Amino acid sequence: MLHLHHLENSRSHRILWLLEELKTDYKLTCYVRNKAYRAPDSLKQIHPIGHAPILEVDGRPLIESGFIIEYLLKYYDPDHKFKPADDEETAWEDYTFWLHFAEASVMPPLVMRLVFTKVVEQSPMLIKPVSKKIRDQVEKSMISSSLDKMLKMMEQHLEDNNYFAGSEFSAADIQMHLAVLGANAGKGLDKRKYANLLNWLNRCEERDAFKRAEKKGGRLKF
Ligand SMILES: N[C@@H](CCC(=O)N[C@@H](CS)C(=O)NCC(=O)O)C(=O)O
Repeated sequence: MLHLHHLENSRSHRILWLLEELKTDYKLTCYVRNKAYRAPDSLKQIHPIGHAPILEVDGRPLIESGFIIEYLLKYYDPDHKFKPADDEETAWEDYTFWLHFAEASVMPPLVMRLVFTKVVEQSPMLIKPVSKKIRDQVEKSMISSSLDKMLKMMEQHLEDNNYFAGSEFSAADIQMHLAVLGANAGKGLDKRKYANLLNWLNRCEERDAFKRAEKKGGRLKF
């Protein structure tokens, strides 16, 4: 029995989306973020880390979106519809690389940007100009510079490939989606510079399983 603990507007949307792609039975419990935009304490009763996603498999709580994706594909995707087989070397390498790249390289600067946005929002009026200045410095020196290089690399990859693992949609696209959505938040990515990425984002969001996941788990925004 699969039981997904889903936090609104979070990485657990990836698992909800994959479960919908797999068309498998599962139970869903949705959680609302608290005022500080954190997960509610009730998630800690499922797993002490208290972060989403948590997928309970026969009562055993699994965490870490990349691991949960790999777990689900191992047991619920025998025909390799969402992950290239080990002998499809190039596609397998691309799949594995982008699956890790999303969480290990792209998400950290995006989370840093989100944290600084919240710090500015929550600063008392008097110190807002100071917190804005710090945010702008961090944005310039640590966030945009590294994100721009990564976005360029993604854009180039999608120039030659429809999806991150090659010609076919895979769970690497599910893992990358939130990262690209995050990079496209706010002012949005430059349409001329990042046409491939933005077209790919649309193709992902047009999938029936993506739409069903949003219907069940709430609209995803960064
Ligand atoms: N690397 C983990 C990150 C998990 C994570 O940080 N989840 C966020 C939601 S996107 C969370 O639960 N945050 C709640 C909190 O910090 O209170 C994964 O990919 O599953």
